[in-house]
Amino acid sequence: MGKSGKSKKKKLKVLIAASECAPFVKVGGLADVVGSLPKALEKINVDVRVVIPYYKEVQSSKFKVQSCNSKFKVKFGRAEEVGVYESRLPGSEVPIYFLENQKYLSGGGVYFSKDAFVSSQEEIRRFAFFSKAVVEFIKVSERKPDVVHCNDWHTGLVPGLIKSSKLGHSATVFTIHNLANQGFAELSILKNLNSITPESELIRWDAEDDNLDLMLQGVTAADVVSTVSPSYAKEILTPEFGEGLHQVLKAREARLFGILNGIDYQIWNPEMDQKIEFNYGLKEGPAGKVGNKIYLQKELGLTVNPEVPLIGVVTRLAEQKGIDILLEALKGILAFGAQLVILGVGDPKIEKELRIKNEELREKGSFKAIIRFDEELAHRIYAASDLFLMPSKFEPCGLVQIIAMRYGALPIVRETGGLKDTVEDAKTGFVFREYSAEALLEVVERAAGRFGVENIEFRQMISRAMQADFSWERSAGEYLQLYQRALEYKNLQSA
Ligand code: NHF
Repeated sequence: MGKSGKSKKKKLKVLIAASECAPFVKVGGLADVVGSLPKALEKINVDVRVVIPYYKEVQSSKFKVQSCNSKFKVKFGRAEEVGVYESRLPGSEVPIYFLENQKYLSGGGVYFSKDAFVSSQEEIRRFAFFSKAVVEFIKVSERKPDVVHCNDWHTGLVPGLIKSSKLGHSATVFTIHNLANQGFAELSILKNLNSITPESELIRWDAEDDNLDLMLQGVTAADVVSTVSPSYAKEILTPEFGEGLHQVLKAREARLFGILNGIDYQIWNPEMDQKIEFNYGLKEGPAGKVGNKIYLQKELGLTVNPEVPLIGVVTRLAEQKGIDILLEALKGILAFGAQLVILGVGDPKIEKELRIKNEELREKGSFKAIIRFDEELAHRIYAASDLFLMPSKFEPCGLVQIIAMRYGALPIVRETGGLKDTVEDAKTGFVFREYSAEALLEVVERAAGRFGVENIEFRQMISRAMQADFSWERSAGEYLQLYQRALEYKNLQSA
């Protein structure tokens, strides 16, 4: 880490390690969190920095990424050289470091696996290497973080590696963004980690079933563990949501916390958003959205009619997101006279089914699936939609329902995880409980029945949703407390 200001002595020094960070590289919601939480922490006087791999995808010139003229070695089987690059999170002074190594970090895409929940060994090697590189990076840095904040299985080895190295200085926090993807490494990886030492009892224990679960490593080795909503923090203690780790998590319950994600209201602001056709705010309410709706209906070849409810879906196409019940309910939803737009990429099976639906329903002018990653179109969908559907089977936090609220598109969500913690039924959106196409149809019927730009109740709901505060400022203070807790626990242990 480079030298920084003079009067920063008392600031808590935090290093956030993750696999993604928006806007440099984004695959999912994790990138949004890692790209925006540090900015809110900076505002409350935390000296925070971020470290991610230097993927080929990072647009170096756009983001003015510069070499730090610093290199170090990582022993991963053979010794590998890692280069350090640096930029700032846009709109802030937060430094972000990129670790470069052609063999493990900087070739190919971000993730290698098609299935979002099963990672290939190549991908696992990449992030095991990254985890080691993060620890070596700290060792060679002048500035030692008080707290290292790790995120998901990609950085799951960091807490254990910190403990077994001489880095007694740093406490560790491990945040679970999605327990469904744990990163199971073949045991052959151990020879690259050089970590089977008396200190790594946890590794021996985990390896007994012939693999190393990198999520489990993070959960067990970190000083404190968190996840991205209070409800999900409770749910993962049960067999239904615990993905095989509920007992381990239960054992760590006293150190497990749920902190709700926020969104960056500088980016997600319909009054200023350059990516939408017609800007609007609370004052205009639903009337301000009509122009955007007509624009999107034309753009996507839907029947142009502001009088019908337009339902948006912006999602990763994965089983978790409830696409199966959505497809089952699709004809019924359209039969209510609604229009439905889905934007997303993911599971090739779901992509294929959506393409078939596009063909089948082409004539109707009420359905369109757009199968690609398109951030700009996503903004236009939030601005145009009256309702926003998120029927997830489980949802650690979910960000799009929060964005939808800000854009006055009332979310229709299942009562689970962060969806339950952010949407209030009949106040800021519509909530349903049972995971079934029938229950989904029922709630969509209820929501579509309320729709009407002139409908006073609908307008009130939109006004409440647009004013709901899920800013990072709210949650950053809780993270600061979490970091302080991690330090206390660490000091207790080393006392
Ligand atoms: O919001 C960022 C995101 C969550 O629910 C989301 C998920 C992945 O599944 O924390 O991570």
